[in-house]
Amino acid sequence: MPHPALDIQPEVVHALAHNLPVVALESTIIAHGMPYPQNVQTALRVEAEVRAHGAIPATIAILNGRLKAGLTAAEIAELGQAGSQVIKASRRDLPVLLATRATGATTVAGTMIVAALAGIRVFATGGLGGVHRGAETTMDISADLPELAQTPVAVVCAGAKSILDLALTLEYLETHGVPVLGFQTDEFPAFFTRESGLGVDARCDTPEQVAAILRARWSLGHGGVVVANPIPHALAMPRAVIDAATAQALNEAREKGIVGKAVTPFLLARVNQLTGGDSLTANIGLVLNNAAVAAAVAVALSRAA
Ligand code: PSU
Ligand code: MN
Repeated sequence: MPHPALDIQPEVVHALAHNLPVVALESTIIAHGMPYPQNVQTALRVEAEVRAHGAIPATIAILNGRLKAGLTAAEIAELGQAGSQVIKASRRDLPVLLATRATGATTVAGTMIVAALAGIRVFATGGLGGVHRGAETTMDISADLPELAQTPVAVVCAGAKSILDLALTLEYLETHGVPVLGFQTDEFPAFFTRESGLGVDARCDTPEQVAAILRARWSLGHGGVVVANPIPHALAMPRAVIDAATAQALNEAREKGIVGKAVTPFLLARVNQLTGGDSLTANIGLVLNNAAVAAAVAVALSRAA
């Protein structure tokens, strides 16, 4: 039985019914992760990139209490214009949004939940949430991580930003049984840079190798997989620039007493401001690259089924 609040776009329904490749896309990155109008332009380009690589895109959000798998261009534009006024919707926010018929932009966790309800197994985004620096006292761990432990969706991302503690993020994923695959890399990428000094559980050089591990994962039970796809060489940023901006953003967040779900959007926006247009260009490029890889993985997964 489909969930009574779930609306799947007709094109996505058709694709799923015929075992054609579908890629889920998140909407927090649109409303909270990038400035307007680049956010809307990027969201539409990402959908086109998924199509160019042979899959059907399904951008996910909650609109007036409905779980949407697939948005129209007008709906994407509305979310992008409203920006940070839209509620950021992770797992704990969904019941309130549904019951009050409210609108929310889904995080990685929120998007995974709706994707799984719709039957979509592959999801592309920019960066994953994770264990924040200082989590040993703040207990700030993104709900994206426990979601990966339980919900059967593969998340193609460029690793996680260094606003997080990447080593602890990988420890958490290990504890909760989430495989971390490196796509054409042996290293866990750090979003704006290709290197973090941390390894992955397995390197995959082709989408078929990723698909084989996904099938094996789901033959053993539920849960997600991280497919870490480094930023393209030409777009990677100097580490010193990112480290300085990150340190300043973290200090400001502490001084301003920012807590809870506001932490990540604040840090993302501050790092973007401090690094100027360069980081936005890099961000857009890596999301497009993730969309292409996710589409190829979805194609490989549908072929083998
Ligand atoms: N990291 C990024 N860009 C993003 C996010 C994280 O580089 O847009 C967003 C994603 O939607 C992710 C969310 O799921 O932030 C995590 O927020 P939190 O740390 O509050 O769980
Ligand atoms: Mn948090």
